Amino acid sequence: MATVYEATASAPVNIAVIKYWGKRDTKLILPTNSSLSVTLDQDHLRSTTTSRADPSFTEDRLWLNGKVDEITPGSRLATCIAEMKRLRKETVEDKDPNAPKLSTYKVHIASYNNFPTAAGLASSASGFAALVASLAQLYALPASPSTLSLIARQGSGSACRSLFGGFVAWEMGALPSGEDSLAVEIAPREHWPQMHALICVVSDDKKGTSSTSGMQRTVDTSPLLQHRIAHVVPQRMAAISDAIRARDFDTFARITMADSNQFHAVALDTEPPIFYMNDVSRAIIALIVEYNRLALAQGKGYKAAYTYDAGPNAVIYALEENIKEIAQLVTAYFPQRAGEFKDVLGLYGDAAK
Ligand code: 2P0
Repeated sequence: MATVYEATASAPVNIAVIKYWGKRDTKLILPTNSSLSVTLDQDHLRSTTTSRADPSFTEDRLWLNGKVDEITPGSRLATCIAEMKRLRKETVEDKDPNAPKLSTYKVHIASYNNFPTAAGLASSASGFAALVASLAQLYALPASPSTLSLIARQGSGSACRSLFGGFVAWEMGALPSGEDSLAVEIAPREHWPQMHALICVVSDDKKGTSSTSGMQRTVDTSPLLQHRIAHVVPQRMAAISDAIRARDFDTFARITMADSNQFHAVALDTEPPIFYMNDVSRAIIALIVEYNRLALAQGKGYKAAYTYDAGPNAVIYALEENIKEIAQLVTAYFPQRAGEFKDVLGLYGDAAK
């Protein structure tokens, strides 16, 4: 019987605390600034991908949640598959003449997200990370997660950070080739298990401006982005990395909220302006600011940190001891959405209970 070449791997969603917004190279997906995220390393928020290589296959094919997804020549998907085949050839087949020539076989890939799109979470990060992880396993590549992140990055920028759990930086790099634009682990999840994340689904409408086109418009038109790139992000990357290593929630929260604010400020500074937050998003900010103000007045330091991506949904980072109180508070003010506030770094489910 012929050998079956098949592998399955999964990758989680991540939420940035220092935001990636802007590319200096749109083809290689090289960013204008470094970024840092927390991986929501939970069974409930993952993409799982199975890939199979077979000499009888006549073309590379992909199924997304059971539906055929075209692999357009020259697309990001085609690039990732081609790069993985190249890595197989160079690191395995060229070194071992007995290794099966899997890089010459076509692949069939099936990918599933176990979270609904309505959760308001981008699936491109976990999706491309799982694709790359699955092909790496199929091809038995001797590659580190950082090396694989170079390829996931070319699928979707934020995907490179989903190859690690815990606290992850995407270093922007300096080389035009992109060889040094990769993800590195700042600390594993176990370093700070008290860190939780509460997702507040404010709206499950599809966003008006895609990240890819929105960030390019910002690069082309926003003077504030230039200030952010040169004078803000480098300092914040260093300071928040130190805060994570020291488990200093107060500093972590301060920087996380400031960076979310500045990301939305550069969106507003874009021509024409981009609005991702809505009235409910802003009301949640006001609630968290007031909650923190009371905590600070009692000498306790910050207890919660909001962050918003390219949409209206809030993610609130908080330590485990405060997460229930925060979930109850948000639920009390926004009862119509109560079922959709999930503690996604702790127990997935109704966090207010
Ligand atoms: C981030 N976002 O750091 C930022 C914050 C959205 C706001 O990464 O064009 O979908 O595929 O590289 O990765 C969204 O950008 O864009 C994003 P592409 P991507 O998580």
